[in-house]
Amino acid sequence: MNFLRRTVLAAAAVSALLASTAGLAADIKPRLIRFGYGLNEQSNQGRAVKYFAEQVEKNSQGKMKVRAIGAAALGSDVQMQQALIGGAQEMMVGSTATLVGITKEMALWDTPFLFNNTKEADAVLDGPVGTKVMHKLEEKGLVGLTYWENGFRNLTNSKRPVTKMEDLDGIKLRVMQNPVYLDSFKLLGANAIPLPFSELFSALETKTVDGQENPYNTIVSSKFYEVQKYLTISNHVYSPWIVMVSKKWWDGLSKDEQKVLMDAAKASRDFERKDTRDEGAKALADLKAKGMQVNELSPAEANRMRDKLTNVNASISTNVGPDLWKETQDALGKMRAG
Ligand code: TK8
Repeated sequence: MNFLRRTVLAAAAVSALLASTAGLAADIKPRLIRFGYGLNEQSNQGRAVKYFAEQVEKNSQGKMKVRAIGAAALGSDVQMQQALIGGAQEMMVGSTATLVGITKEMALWDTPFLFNNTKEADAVLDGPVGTKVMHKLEEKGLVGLTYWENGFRNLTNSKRPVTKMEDLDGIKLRVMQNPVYLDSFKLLGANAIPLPFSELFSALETKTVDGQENPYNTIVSSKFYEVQKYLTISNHVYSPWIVMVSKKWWDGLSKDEQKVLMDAAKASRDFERKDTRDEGAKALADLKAKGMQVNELSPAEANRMRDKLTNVNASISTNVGPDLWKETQDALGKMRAG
């Protein structure tokens, strides 16, 4: 082999080597991610944040670390949203319902009885409609990664069993800080009072409020059964959680770092929904065993409440825009037709 040929071969070998290591060595720097959430560590939310943290560490070879901070120690949903927008906190998960003051399209998920089951919820949230709503956050300084399941909400209170609409008269009912929830429960006759979740347990304990509504999982993990006697199975709305990143911080990440977070978010979504549904399936029996008195609404009463609640649909459609409203109804219609 002559000199020239040897040199050319060596150069080719070196450049092939460089190309392959460039492909392997991802652009990932040491990062600390403060990830805040409202429920406690033992909740479905706490377990899913922990799972997300493990995925991020694994996919970044330990370079990216997630510090999970639960029980609203970094603030309520609304306070954390502001911290993300300002860049003072990197990540959070919370209810979409507390976001409508920032992104009005989120009100779509406040629609009473929008989804008949979790299959419909998954399809719409993960499909074009859910993606479109999530992308709206970006103009406000937030990046949505995925929706988790909070779940179908049910009513509890310490006053009396709610078997018909009139039983809600005068009940002081805590609602999320959200206009649709406020209007919905006023329509049903309750004295609806908006409060952040972080203040809910003590408000129930001191009887500042008589009742609240949340999925079974939360009634179990937040120990609401200690201060609430009656549970009414109403399934009045499906409530999503949304995992979000500060856009200020996100924009400073490399593509590889963003991919680590996206992949972990996707994996955490599947983990969280399964975990939540497994726990939810056992939760009602748990709550009965803890002494809660549970009642189902008769079909006639459920329909009366349903009819009353559909009065809020027109204002939701106006707020989110008639096109998005129609796209959602069409997607559901198609699914229901088979
Ligand atoms: C937790 C809340 C909670 C929600 C509520 O931060 O406020 O009732 O259901 O899950 O987002």
